[in-house]
Amino acid sequence: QSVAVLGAPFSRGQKKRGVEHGPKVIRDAGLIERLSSLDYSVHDFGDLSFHYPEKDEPYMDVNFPLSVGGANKMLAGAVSGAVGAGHTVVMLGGDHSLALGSAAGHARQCPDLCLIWVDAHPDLNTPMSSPSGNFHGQPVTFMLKELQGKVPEIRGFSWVKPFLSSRDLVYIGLRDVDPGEYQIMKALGIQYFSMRDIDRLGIQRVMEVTFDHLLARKQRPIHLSFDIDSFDPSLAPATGTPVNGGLTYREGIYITEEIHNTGLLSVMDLVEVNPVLGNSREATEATASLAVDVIASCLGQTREARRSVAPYDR
Ligand code: DIR
Ligand code: MN
Ligand code: MN
Ligand code: MN
Repeated sequence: QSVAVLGAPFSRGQKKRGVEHGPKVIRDAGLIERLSSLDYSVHDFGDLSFHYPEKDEPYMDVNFPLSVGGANKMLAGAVSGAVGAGHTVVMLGGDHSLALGSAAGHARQCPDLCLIWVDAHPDLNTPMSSPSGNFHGQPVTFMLKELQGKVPEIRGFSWVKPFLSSRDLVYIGLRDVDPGEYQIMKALGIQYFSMRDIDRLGIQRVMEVTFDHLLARKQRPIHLSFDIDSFDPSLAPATGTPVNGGLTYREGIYITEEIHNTGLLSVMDLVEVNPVLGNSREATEATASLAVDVIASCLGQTREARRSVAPYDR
């Protein structure tokens, strides 16, 4: 069992500086040691180094189109290579625009993947509907086959080919959905669980229906894209767009435990940890430490018992 850790220090998918330091603070919170203690051979691929064009004017509601397109292209190649080499991949962002490259690279190796998107936001705006011009609110739009032809061609994005059907996507944790996003969710019949749905059904039922929806017909690789802002801001304050009323610690960890238990997790993204936005060092460290808990839980850390390296046979 081998895990590849890949840092993507990128922040041009939104306007707040600092999220590019996400990979460093998540590593500093002890990620590699925790994964090693779970008995994986951990391959830390370090951080990608992105280069930016001098001039990168907005295109419609997409800021920094060449930077975003180029960084995601590079990330797609790295993720594809790591999956092809047999690793389970942990991608550390960076902002959520990076999910486009991560999932696209994953799909090159695993064309039948399904996508679980844990987030306060569906990140399903188009370059026409975006209220902010931030690409981190748009990556899912560029993945969906059903939206091919509905998104304009953008400089820097010629490498992007939609690879996902809307029935192969489930959202969990939504509570801040823009009108254009909601219109697409409804038009395509995307399966989603808002925080209200979690209140009504409970997280156990939500995960049951999620796996029924994605895995009942056949077992397939899972791509998990986990935005730390899915958690309540009291738990994850150091993030760019916090929204009240988010996941509890126990709901978040139940989601990741259940995903681990499928045995199908192939690539995960952990994004939007921004150490500059914590109001104190403690707030930042708590957010980074939560990110480590989420990743470790996805990879088999349980609340039932800690694993020991060689139980009883010493
Ligand atoms: C908003 C915020 N829907 C936008 N999106 C965020 O800018 O499109 N996604 N924060 O994580
Ligand atoms: Mn997001
Ligand atoms: Mn979000
Ligand atoms: Mn296991």
